[in-house]
Amino acid sequence: MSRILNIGAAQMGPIQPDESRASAVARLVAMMREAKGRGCDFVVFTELALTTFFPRYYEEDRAKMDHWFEREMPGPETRFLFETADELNIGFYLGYAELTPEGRHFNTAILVDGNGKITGKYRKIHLPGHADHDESRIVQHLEKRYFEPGDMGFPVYRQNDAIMGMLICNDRRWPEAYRVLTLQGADLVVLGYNTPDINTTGLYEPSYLRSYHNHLSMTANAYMNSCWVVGTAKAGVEDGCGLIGGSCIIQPSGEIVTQATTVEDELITFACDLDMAKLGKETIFNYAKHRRVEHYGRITSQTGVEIADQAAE
Ligand code: CDV
Repeated sequence: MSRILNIGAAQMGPIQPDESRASAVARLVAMMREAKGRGCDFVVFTELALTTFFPRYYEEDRAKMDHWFEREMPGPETRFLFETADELNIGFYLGYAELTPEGRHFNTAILVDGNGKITGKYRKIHLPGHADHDESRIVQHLEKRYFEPGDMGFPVYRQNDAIMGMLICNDRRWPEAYRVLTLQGADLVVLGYNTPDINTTGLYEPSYLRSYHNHLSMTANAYMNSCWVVGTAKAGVEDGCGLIGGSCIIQPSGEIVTQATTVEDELITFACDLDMAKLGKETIFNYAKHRRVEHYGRITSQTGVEIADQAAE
């Protein structure tokens, strides 16, 4: 027996600052229809899939940035996406900027089922960048200014026969994010990302490393946590700023099984056998059998560990 889930990763080309929500949603819907035509049951869209990557813009008055955020989901401009999911019986992951009724701001992703109903939510925990204008930077990266860190932990959801966890962009570089999801049994981790093709701090980093580390962090964590990983990019040049592509689907062996070849709207698909996660989960990465937390030492600060034996003295 195998559990096959046909998944699409719907990479998005650039969204320019003046592109409307309606236009972005129409692009997502077009890729959703293509996904259905290619036999997909589930499609993974990117981080902040409805707007340009606005954390690159500094605004003194934060309230003036609220127009980039969604106050309701679905709302008048996004409802079409949910209706199409229902019509086609296809689930999806969608990243967007969330403004809650209490006035809180999050970088959020939702899980939607084939009836167009929201079944899960995740709020990005690892927010990169800075909170104040930084003159030394080539491009600002103000996620810490415009978003609060997520307050939901790393939940998993049962959907499409998978135990699914969501991450958002920078989270994919943090091993503990995958570990917390897979400790709860996740066999599929889905995520979207907006990754500049240069190091925007101005420090030198060869641009090929941006793409290498993108794949390294996802392939290594797929293997070390024995799960499928689907990573979907926003790609291309947005308002003069380049974003890497490289959207891909990775099997639990850590191998990329399909990968985008453009920096435009591009759908890649794969028939993922979720049961492939069993090999690692039941053998080398059987956490219950082999993970030895009691020997890891006690963490005493962000930077140091105290070995348990010494602590006991
Ligand atoms: N949107 C992101 O979280 N981007 C980061 C950049 C800043 C490195 C990333 O990890 O791709």
